[in-house]
This record gives sequence, structure tokens and C-alpha cells, in this order.
Amino acid sequence: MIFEGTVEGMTCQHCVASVTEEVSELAGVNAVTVDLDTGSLVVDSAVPLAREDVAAAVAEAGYRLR
Ligand SMILES: [Cu+2]
Repeated sequence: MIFEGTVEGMTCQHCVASVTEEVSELAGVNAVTVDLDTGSLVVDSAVPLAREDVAAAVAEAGYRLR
């Protein structure tokens, strides 16, 4: 399954790494792709992801899911 969203507030590759790490910890996640320039977040997972869970992971990293 593919979840798509936009992350606000990232300014460098460290931000990207933080978001990638937190979202990767969600159950069933196979791959996380984060684009710094656009804020694009694409999550490939084995199970459907709840938007609130992804938002919580992004918030854990210190950013906001739009
Ligand atoms: Cu940064």
C-alpha cells in the first residue's frame, strides 16, 4: 500500500533523515521516501496506514504532516 502526504518544516537532510527514521518505525512499513524540496512523503507498507499514525510519527520527528 502507498501512503502519500506532505511534510512541513523540513530544512535539511537531517530533517529528512529524522522523518524517514520515525515513519520507518511504524508497523508494516517497507520503504519511506521523503523529498526535501517538495516535502513529499511516500510510504510503502504491507498494511494500510492510518493518517493519524503517520502524522504522529512525523510530529515525533518534529515536523507536521499536511
Ligand atoms: Cu534539518
